[in-house]
Amino acid sequence: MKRLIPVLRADEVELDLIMLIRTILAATKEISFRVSQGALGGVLGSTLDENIQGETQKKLDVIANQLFKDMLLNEGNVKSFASEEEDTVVAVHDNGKFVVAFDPLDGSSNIDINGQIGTIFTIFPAIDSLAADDEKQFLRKGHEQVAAGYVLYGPSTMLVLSTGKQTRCFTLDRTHGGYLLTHEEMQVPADACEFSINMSNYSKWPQYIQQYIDGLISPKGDGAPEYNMRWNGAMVGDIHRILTRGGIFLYPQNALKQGDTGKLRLLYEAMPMAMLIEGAGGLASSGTQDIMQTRLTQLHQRVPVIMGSKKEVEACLSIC
Ligand code: P6P
Repeated sequence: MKRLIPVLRADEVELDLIMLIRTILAATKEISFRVSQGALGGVLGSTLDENIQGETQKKLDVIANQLFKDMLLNEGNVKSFASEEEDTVVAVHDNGKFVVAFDPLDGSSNIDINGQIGTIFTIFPAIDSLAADDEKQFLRKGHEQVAAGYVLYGPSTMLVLSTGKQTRCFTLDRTHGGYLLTHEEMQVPADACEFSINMSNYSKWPQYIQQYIDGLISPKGDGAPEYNMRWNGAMVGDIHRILTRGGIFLYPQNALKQGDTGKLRLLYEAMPMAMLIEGAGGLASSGTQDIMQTRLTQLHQRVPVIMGSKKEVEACLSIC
């Protein structure tokens, strides 16, 4: 029987932050249930709407986003929140201590094929001198995050969380509805022979990425290990595999399009994942800068992503 410990202990993390994280987790438990219902819950398929990203919203996208909004609007410690599904920042309490950014359902194109999907969230200290609805509350560097996590809705529902020290993993026990600690300290193996990239974009990658991937898939002689490829279509699933057994995840920019900075969102995906990966001994880069040292300049800013096993990320960056 896994130890039933509070997801966070008061001697480790300030109580207000613990309470906020618990509120976020309450939303994820409801999302986990709705996801598990699938067609029985009438939550499959798409709506007729598009989000700020120009992506068609799935019914579950809307449900998950509304669940988060309802929960956070009643959370006393929140000054404002930003959702990947919403155009602007939502003000909550002027004297709230934290601001929250979240992608309520990442990888939602996997919903209708019963694939892995997840929720990603990050928390920053609020800036008292700024208004609650001021976007500058979120124009921060990755290292300013006080907590980051994701919940992976897979065969089991798993929470991976960091509050600045180690990266821990919890599994949702549906019998009593709590997250139980199942991995005290996740460690990304320093090197691993598995890479994660959408190969269909090969012709659009920067040359150094093409060169790096060519090197991985070229036939190996003298007993050198062959590489394997996995692409989940949902960052949460790919990053969870890398945290579990190592590897490298890449989503490069489209080098054929002037000014393109890739598909993934810096605030809602790259920053929280960078905190979790680096908390587990891995590396997370945009190709030109550590993601934890990168400052957000626009709420829905996109960024190229290279993250995972330290040696693999360093090998890739050594070519660029
Ligand atoms: P593609 C999901 O839409 C997402 O933002 C990430 O979770 C995922 O890694 C990526 O996009 C998948 O992108 O171009 O392969 O569909």
